[in-house]
Amino acid sequence: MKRLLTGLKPSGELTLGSYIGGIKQSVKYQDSYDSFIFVPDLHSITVPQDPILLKERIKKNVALYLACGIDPNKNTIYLQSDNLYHANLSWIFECLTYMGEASRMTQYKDKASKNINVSVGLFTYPILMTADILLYDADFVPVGIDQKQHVELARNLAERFNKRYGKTFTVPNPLIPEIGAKIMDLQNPTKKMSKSDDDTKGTILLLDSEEVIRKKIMSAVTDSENIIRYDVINKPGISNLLTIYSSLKNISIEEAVLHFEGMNYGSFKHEVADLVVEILTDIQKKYHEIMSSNTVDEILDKGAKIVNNLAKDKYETVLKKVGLGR
Ligand code: ATP
Ligand code: LTN
Repeated sequence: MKRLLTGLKPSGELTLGSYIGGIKQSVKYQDSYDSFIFVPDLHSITVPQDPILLKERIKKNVALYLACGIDPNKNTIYLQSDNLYHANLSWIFECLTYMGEASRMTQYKDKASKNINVSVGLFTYPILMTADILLYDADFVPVGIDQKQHVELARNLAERFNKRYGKTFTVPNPLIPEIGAKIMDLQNPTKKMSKSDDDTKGTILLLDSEEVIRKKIMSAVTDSENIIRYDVINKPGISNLLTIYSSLKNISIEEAVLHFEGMNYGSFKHEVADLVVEILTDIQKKYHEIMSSNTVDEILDKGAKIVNNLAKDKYETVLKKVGLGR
């Protein structure tokens, strides 16, 4: 069975974008693949984090995975820092990565241009991501479009290692959703909906209340044409709402456009809000039940054992191939 692996950083509250671009795909494929989903906590400290909040978010992330439909019987669920091999393997890949290729990562360039004190970790984190993926020989990595370049780096490094030391790693493929690969900010629909934004007016958090969700969708930026059609360049706001609706309804954009034909923007937004509220209310109900039980700890304990065993074998193979150790 082919293996699928993904992770969502606990660096902020998960958003509707994280759900559509990341979690929803893993849920969709969990019956067809040997599925791994983890919390990449080491990735989140590439920018400063409040230690207390970070610990809370780690637990919240796992509870949200489950509440969104990740089945613990079909997935290996674990915390990155519970397995020391991720960081160890990352070092080996750092020594295989060229400065030029690491410098080409657009997400780094983007984030670095907006911050004054940029950590070396922010620069090297795609390499840690490579280790996360290759350590378990993942075949497929469900991600939003912003992460595609990082999965491509993982592909290149797997191929480079295999060429230099002999076949060792599976070369992974990104799995990008056909609809919803980049959910946009509701207030600025030419920019990605992001959980690390200070201003959350344009970001729907998975744990937002019904009232807040409705308010954010009803005040989403649109245009003055008052015709519901899909046109990302000229109508980014309406196109984004259509994308959200289609993805959550599991229908094509064309079907959504047909469904809303002739409707005014107010009624359209209202219907999109109803759907988002319906889905998120259900997720939130499950989330609160999970948070008030020991489920998260039990699942992470079980996951840690499984992945440490797998990673130990892989890492020892790598050491031998590279000529490290005694
Ligand atoms: P940030 O928004 O803080 O930059 P991130 O999106 O880079 O965070 P994660 O939350 O770890 O980080 O991303 C989890 C997954 O969700 C990734 O696969 C990412 O591509 C996807 N994702 C995040 N935001 C969106 C979005 N707005 N649209 C589609 N996919 C998204
Ligand atoms: N870098 C990703 C999160 C992430 C990830 C991974 C996703 C870390 N390791 C491995 C898929 C596979 C992000 O910033 N969203």
